[in-house]
Amino acid sequence: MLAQAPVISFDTVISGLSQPIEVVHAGDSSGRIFIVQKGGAVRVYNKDYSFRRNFLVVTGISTLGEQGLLSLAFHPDYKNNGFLYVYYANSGGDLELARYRISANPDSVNVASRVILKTIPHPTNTNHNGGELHFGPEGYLYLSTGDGGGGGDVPNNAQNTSVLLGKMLRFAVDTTSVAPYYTVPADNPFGNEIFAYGLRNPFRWSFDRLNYDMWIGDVGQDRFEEVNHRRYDSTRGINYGWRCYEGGAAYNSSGCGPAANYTFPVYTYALPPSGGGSGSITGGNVYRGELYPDLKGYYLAADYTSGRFYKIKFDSVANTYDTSTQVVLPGGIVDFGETEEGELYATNLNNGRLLRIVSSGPVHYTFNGNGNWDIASNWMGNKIPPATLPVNCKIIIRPSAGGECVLNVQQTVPAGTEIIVENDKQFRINGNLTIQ
Ligand SMILES: [Ca+2]
Ligand SMILES: [Ca+2]
Repeated sequence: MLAQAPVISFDTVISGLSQPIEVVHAGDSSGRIFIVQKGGAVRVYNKDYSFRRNFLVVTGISTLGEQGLLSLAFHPDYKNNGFLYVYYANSGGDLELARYRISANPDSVNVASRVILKTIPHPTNTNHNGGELHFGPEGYLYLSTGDGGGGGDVPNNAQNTSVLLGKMLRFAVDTTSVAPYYTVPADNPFGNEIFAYGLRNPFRWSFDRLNYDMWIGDVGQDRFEEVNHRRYDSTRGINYGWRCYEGGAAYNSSGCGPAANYTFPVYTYALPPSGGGSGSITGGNVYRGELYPDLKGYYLAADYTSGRFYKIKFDSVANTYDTSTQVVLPGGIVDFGETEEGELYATNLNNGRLLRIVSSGPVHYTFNGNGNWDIASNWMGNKIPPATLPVNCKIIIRPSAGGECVLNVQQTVPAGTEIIVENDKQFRINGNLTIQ
């Protein structure tokens, strides 16, 4: 019998945003939080959620319907090369992948550095653009695209392996320094940018940071929303079924092969009952943070419309999925993203908020800054221990490189609390540590 899934809630940490559509980090050890807004601006915040400045404003985009600035990814070697990639609908409504470079100011992108890697025609409709960017472990850039929109994928783009719509694409971006600044990886399955296909609108997807398993939330037509999951070594060339199938149900069999040709979702849900309008899945992430040990290994996703929240735990030995749901109102969640520390956040498009994912389970407090105990930003996720600790928690002292942790306040801990000081780290007690 599996333990019950942790109860989730949201903690508003930033408000007053304008249509925040994605939250990402730079992977440069700065701890900064980057919030992508649909209208084209990217805002940068300190890890304690204080605003630094506008990092970038992407111009020449269309923001009609589902269009806008949709995603940002930092190059794995961003710290050294300063490259970042954005994905948006351009002023003509076509899908575009572009690269920028940071300026001398680490909080400000050089807007003149923009180069276009790829423009994908997306005529007729403003919906189903995808898409999210992530780098894989081999340094390739992955991008999900929608099927071209409208409904039912009338042109059958998603099953067409010579059209880049309704796909997971993959680009090698370190192989050339001349236009178009990428090449097609030699082992892409169709000799073009396509890596996997048969997707309808994979608006939000992620890699599991632990093992690079790929989790794709694919927005359904009229009946089912779906979650697709593949282990890293078995994602290449996969056909996820659309428009032959919506979820596990046949949708349009014209030109389709036997069911064995398709890879079906690991989880589907029927559209929410009437009252909430049609649903739309926002694919999330597997929690790999440290604050909430009970939440580790859970994949979290949300329904944009209903505010329902989906928790899926994959058992890689038994190859089974334990799933549960919870209502976490309001709706409007359009992205889940991680900090460098692996803590999970979500953005709410409708009320302009960045939300921290909180679990009701026991908390681990990890000191990973430098200096005094009573500074919130010295603690992972800004989660500072209360003056009297709750029972059943753990304290991990892991100061940043060359740093130390100084307990400078009165701190009461229940007997039995584990305090772990990691190897070769300094923990000085200048206040009072009271064992209760
Ligand atoms: Ca599918
Ligand atoms: Ca995301």
